[in-house]
Amino acid sequence: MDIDTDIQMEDAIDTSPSTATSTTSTKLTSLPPTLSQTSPTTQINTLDGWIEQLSQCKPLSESSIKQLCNMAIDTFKDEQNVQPVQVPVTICGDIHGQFHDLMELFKIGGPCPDTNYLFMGDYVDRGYYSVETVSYLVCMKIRYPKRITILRGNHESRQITQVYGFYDECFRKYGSANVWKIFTDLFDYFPITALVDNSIFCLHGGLSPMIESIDQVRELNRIQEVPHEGPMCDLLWSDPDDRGGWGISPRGAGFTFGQDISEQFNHTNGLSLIARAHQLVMEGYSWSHQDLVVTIFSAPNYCYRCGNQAAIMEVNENHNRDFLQYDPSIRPGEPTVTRKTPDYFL
Ligand SMILES: [Mn+2]
Repeated sequence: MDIDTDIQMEDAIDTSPSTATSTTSTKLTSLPPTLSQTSPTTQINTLDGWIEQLSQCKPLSESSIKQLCNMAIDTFKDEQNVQPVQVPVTICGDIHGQFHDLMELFKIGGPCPDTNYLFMGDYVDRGYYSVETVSYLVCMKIRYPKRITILRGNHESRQITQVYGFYDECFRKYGSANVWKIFTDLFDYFPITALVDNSIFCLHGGLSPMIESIDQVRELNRIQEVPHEGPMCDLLWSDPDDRGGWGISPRGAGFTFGQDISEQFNHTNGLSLIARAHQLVMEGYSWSHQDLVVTIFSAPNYCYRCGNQAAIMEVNENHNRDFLQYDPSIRPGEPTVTRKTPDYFL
């Protein structure tokens, strides 16, 4: 089994009993006045301070996280299941706690809010800095709500984060599960899809046999833990496949869908493209189904060992698409994997 398949197969629903469902709930009432009760200027100054701290990869305090997520719920609950987005926008895939590579992404794509961003989920798990990564992105969302769109990935889930790292990282960095609880409660509010200029349908995973039209996505109740099955689960878990029709997913959740399915969905909904993330692709982006579907993956050298490039997709005012690829940022003291072919293979 190669490394690609290995990691994809590893990224599957774990049906074993969860270990951390009965965490102590944090009490809103025991905290000082929430930031949303202070003046707009104070809020902006506070957010800018948090962004500055996080940009140095220093995690926020638990009470700051609580204030941030309370504000974020107010923002996300007003967004839609199919969040409308305008061009120009730069569309990004999985980040997975690779904080330094996220900073590299903003260098390559341009700083937010000068560049508009759409992230398609999987901010946490796998990498060492899930806390800093998701804190930073949520701060940017609250600071520049019209400039950045954040969708939910299958890892923005209570069950998955208990298996793949975010729960343990929160416990290690804060000494309790409180921050994990605050963030996973917030994840329930993230929008699940976005529609760029009524033309590019963006989501983490892929299509669902229970969803024929985008209007059906609008009717879902998304404010809940990611279910184990059903349309919301599929949107966050499915993958395109070379085989036609619907197939059983080796991940144990969602489905595989063939080109015939993508053709029908894009035709029915007047779409030019489905943009999705969720799968490691070695060049950072990969076309499927005769350019009806594109996969974007934005975590270079995934898990610090896969040797892949990352990519983001710029869509300009004329709907022209441009892919920007990048390699891992250099971090002193951390192991590096070279993707260059060793001399003895030449
Ligand atoms: Mn995923």
